[in-house]
Formats: sequence, structure tokens, C-alpha cells
Amino acid sequence: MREGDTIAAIATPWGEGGIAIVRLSGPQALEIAARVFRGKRKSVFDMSSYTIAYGHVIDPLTGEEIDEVILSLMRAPYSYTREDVVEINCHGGTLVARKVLEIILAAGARLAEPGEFTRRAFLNGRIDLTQAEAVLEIVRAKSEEAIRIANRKLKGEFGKRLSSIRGKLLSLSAWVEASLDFPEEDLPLITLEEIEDRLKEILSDLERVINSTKAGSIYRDGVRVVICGKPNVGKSSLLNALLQEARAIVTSIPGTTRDIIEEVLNVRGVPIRLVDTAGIRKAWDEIEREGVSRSLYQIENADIVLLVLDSSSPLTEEDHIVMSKLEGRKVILVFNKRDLPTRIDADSVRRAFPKSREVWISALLEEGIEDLKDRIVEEAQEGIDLSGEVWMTSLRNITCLEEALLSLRDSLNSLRDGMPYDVVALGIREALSSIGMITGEEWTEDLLDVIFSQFCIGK
Ligand SMILES: Nc1nc2c(ncn2[C@@H]2O[C@H](COP(=O)(O)OP(=O)(O)OP(=O)(O)O)[C@@H](O)[C@H]2O)c(=O)[nH]1
Ligand SMILES: [Mg+2]
Repeated sequence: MREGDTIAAIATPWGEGGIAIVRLSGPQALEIAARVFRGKRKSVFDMSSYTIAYGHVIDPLTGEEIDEVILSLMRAPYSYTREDVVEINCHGGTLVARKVLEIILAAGARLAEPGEFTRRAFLNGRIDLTQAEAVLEIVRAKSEEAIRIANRKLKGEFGKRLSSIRGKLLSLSAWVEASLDFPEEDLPLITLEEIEDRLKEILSDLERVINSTKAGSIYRDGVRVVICGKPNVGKSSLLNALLQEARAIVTSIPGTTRDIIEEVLNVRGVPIRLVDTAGIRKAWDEIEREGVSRSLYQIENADIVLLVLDSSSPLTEEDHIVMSKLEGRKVILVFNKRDLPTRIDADSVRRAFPKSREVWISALLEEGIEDLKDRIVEEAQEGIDLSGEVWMTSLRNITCLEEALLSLRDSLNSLRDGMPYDVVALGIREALSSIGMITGEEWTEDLLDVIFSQFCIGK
């Protein structure tokens, strides 16, 4: 990675589109752009920052016009990367954008690596690492709620939250280390009680942040909801009703669905991965057997299972087989076919799942579906406090937060066990470093490689 050179990439997706954008960033961005751009009115050098110019990209070797373009200029330091940035909007054909990029590369730029523009924004101090990751979260957001949370993070609010914890730790660490340096003083600079109080306060603050990231992970990663039940209870009808389209085949023949059907759906801002499965029973043929074993696999990997039952007929042996597979899963009881007279013994089902929510629906008439959506969201958010802060963050960051928590707990225990101050100080230093890895106050090239390799080229 050479930080001082000028990088370029196509910033828009591959393929045909209205326009494609080729982006350039670095100290030679203007010179390179000037070599390939012939403006109608002025040259790139005469343009003010945040203005655009109309003209053509030409091949400097042959003078041939390659494309009619609009060029925009953002001068350092007020740009995405804090370097000079030029963006060229060309016609959206794959070949045209490629040709423009090739000419720019021939004129002295280097092809950017994935996420390198954002990496420069970080290295040049425009954003911290939490903001860099928020960029990726916005790109990948699966719901409006996810965009909202990521936007707050992009503004730096998550980084500030962590920096404030880091600030408290720094100050505590300074006191503890100062006490270590002057052991001969009669009075310690900070008393044991004071250290303990401050540690406890920071610990509970950190716990709050960790909880809030758990809340956010629902919006970031979504929830896997698996529809299961014996054949013919209306699982596929339910999938279709939730999706509002005839996605799965529905027939009155038991054993209609053979394979897994997966669709993504947005429920009250939570991205839901909805899975329809083959009805579980002793299979009649090899295809169905395979279908059933796939259903069981889906149940094991579900966040929430919708146990669909036919309320218009008594429970059967097959229902009991399905129910026996659901031990330890989060289950919502879905009594379907409520448009028909009730013949199911609902109480015996409730006894088998005393903690489960239940809902009565008619997938056929699309009744009770909104109710079911509410139950799904409630179940997904159970045990998570959404009234306070909500953050989305990567697994890497959650691990760092948990490591910081463990280090601080170690410190607190050492303190209570009467260990020397330097043992206490060690835990605090470790916690500082774990949190610094999230905000980017501490980083290594390897860490940046891991983070930015997830970005696309041109971002
Ligand atoms: N009356 C009534 N019939 C329903 C309802 N939901 C589904 N059905 C009917 O029940 C039959 C089976 O529906 P499916 O949705 O294919 O059932 P399934 O659980 O996916 O069945 P398999 O894929 O075979 O496991 C069809 O004839 C549906 O029209 C309902 O709410 N009320
Ligand atoms: Mg089906």
C-alpha cells in the first residue's frame, strides 16, 4: 500500500446503467484529470472546489474522444478522502467506464484496492474506524431502521460514546500508574475505594454499550424465522400471506413442498429471513425424506420457529413428532385455519410450550397476519432493551468490547484480592487497547486490511 500515490476506480456497480462514475483521489488527481479531460469552458485547474464541468474524456496519446462526461472536483481537505478528489460521470456502459478508467490509469493513477478511498479517509483523520465501518453498514443495510442506526454511527456518535469510556479509563489509568510511581508517599494518590468505584462505573457503562450492540444486531443481521409443521397445515400459504405474493406452491396434497424456500421480508424495520420447509412426517419417498431432513436442519438453525398447526382438526401423531423436534427453540404457536370450526386441543399444545406466544390466523383469508408480525418482532426483541441506545457493530467489535469487559473485571477482582496496583493497571491498559482497536486509536495494517477488504473497489 502506497499512501502517497493517486488512486482511481469505477465507483458504480459493474454493468449497464444511466451513468458510471470513475473516481480519482490523491495529490496528482488534478494533473491526471487535466491530462484526460477537455473541458468546454475551463480547465480542471481553474475549477473551484465543489463545482462541475462539462467536457470530454480524450485519449491523450491519440486525441480521440472517448466519452462525453461531467467532471466534479472536491479539493483537499474538504473531500471524502481529505485529498484532491475528481469524479468523472461518464455514460453508463461497462466498456465506456472501463475505457475511461484505463486512460486514467495510463495517465499516472493506480487502481484502488477495495475500500481504499474510505481507508484514506480514516488514515487522513477525517473519520474514525467506527465511521468507516458505518459506511459499509449503510451500503449493506437491509432495512430503513438499519440505515438510521448506521447514519448515527457515521456521524461519529458511536465513536464518541466509546471515546468517552476510553477517556474515563485513561484518567483512571493515569491515577493508578502515578500511585505506582510514588509508592514511598504516605498517602496513595487514589484510594482503593475510589478505584473500585470508578471501575464499577466504567464496567456498567461498557455493559450498556454491549447490550445496545445486541439490540442493533437484529437490525444488522436480521432474524431467521423458520415455518415448520406437519404436511398440509398451511405453511406455504402462510409464507405467501406474509410475502403478499404466491411465492410457494400451495395444494391440498400433503407433501407439496419438498425443498426449502427462503425469502427476505421487512417486518417493522427488522429484516426477516423467512424459510418455508417441507412438512415433517415419516417420508413416503426419497425426495420427501431429503426434504424432511432439510426441514430439521433449518429448525436447528432458526432464531425463531413458527410451529404451524391446523386448528380445524385434532392433534395427530405427526404433530407430536414435529413438536418433539423443537426443544430449546424459540417457538411461536401459529394456529392456522381459524376460518374453520376449531377441533384442536390448544391447551395441550400450550402445556408443551408454556413460554411461547401464540396467534390464531387464517393464511387462506390472510387474517391475523399483522398480529403474527407483531409477535415475531416481540420474540426477536425479547430480553433486549430498545428504549435506550441501539448500535450496530461488527462481530470483531463486539469481541473487542467483551475483551475490554473481561480485562476490567480482572482488574476489579485483583483489586478486591489485594493484588498490587500494577496488576490492576495492567487490566485497565488492556481494556484501553481493546477499545482503541474499535475506534481506530490503535490499529495495525493487518487490522485495516481485514476491515477494508470487505468494501467494494471504488468505495
Ligand atoms: N380453510 C383454510 N384452508 C387453508 C388455510 N391455509 C391453508 N389452507 C389449505 O390447506 C392446504 C395446504 O396448504 P399448504 O399451504 O400447501 O400447506 P403446507 O403446510 O405448505 O403443506 P406441505 O407443503 O405439503 O407440507 C391447501 O389446500 C390450502 O388452501 C386456512 O387458513 N384456512
Ligand atoms: Mg408447503
